[in-house]
Amino acid sequence: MKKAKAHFPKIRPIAYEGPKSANALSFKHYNPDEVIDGKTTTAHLRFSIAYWHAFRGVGSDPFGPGTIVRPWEKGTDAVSIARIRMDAAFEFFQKIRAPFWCFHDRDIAPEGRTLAQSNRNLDRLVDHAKDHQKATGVKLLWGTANLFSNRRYMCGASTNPDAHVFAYAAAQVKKALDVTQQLGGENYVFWGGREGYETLLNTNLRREQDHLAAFLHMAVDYAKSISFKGQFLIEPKPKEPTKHQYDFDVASGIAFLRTYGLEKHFKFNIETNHATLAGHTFAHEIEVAAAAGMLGSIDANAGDELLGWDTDQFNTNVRELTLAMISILRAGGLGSGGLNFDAKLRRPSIDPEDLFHAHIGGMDAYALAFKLARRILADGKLEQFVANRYASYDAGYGRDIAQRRLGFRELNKLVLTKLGEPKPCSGRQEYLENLLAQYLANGA
Ligand code: XUL
Ligand code: CO
Repeated sequence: MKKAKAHFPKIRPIAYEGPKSANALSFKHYNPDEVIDGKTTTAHLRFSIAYWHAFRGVGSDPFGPGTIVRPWEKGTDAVSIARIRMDAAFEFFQKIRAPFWCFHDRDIAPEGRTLAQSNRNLDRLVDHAKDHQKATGVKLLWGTANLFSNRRYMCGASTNPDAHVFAYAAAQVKKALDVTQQLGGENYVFWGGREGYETLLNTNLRREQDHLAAFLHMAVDYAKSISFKGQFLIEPKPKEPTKHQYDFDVASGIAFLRTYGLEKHFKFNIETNHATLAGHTFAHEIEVAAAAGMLGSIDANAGDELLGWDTDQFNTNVRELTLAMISILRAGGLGSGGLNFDAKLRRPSIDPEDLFHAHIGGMDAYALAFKLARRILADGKLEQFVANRYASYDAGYGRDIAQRRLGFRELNKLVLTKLGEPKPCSGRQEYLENLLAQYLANGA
């Protein structure tokens, strides 16, 4: 591929300089090439850059248009601009040392007047992405389709009351699956977008859920027919843009998938800010998915403690991330998933350099959390405490309960004749919080 002009000329590839470095444009904890358990840190953490925020985000909000004006966004032909934007994006992926990227179809190529035109635009940018992937080694973590921005989707895509819109969405996802496969995408994400409702006065909830399930079954069938090997992921979110989204959280997602016989084909892409919008902690959502063997990938971000909407901020809360990492590592990792920065700059952060500061902070926080979680698990104190707490189920009548070999009659007899009153035992929460604080303070 021809060497393109540099879009971040003043910024050199970000290097690991250690926790004491005064260079803001260096990693303090993320040491990409460090080998841990036979794998580089890059291979463990599988960081990914979200195209829509990093390269399509302009800082607009309900009170005003964008504030972020990128120097490469010049010209009149939308496809040519999209190509240059992609050049800038791949330069960024390399300089920030991210091994993966993610996109929605409409992030990378402009929507045309017809679906056929949109597909042609997409093909041109997919060819360009293929060249960039080959030249840089950056890979596609997942692809997806934007089924929420265009006005045709204002009442949903697969849950739209109009079958015409369902059909259009199906055609769009077919193409998004084709291009995700062409780019070697390791997963494909379904975020419900506008799959939900604003008012039951105009909504048949049962029919909408049936249609959503029909759509996902069609996606599974189509993926099989083209031998797409990527993992399908559902990304739950309780609200926004609609008041009530069908994939509310991981637990309701699991129930939905099992109700419609889809559970074998899907795992979960868990987003931190979506977890908190649902009234859960990030780690809770990870644990629920892991318990069902359905932990897939992470959309790494954070909300704001004082705001009740999806602020998609970069997460530098090492405590929260360490707890999440403990759950991820306990579950055996993310497999084909990764840590995708579904996070955006604040509206006044208008310089290209801010993109670097934001991602450096997010990557460093995760890298530190990864190391801390490994230490905590290796030390075993926490694991041992929890194991001891449930030890009464490991033998005797406790084991018989867990293995469902006893019923109410037998247990009734046991309590009346032998066991009597249980002896309460402290949960030791404060002790455990202090232990965690000590690990955090001592560093990795
Ligand atoms: C929206 C969101 C999406 C998905 C992909 O809140 O998280 O960007 O990650 O459609
Ligand atoms: Co997301």
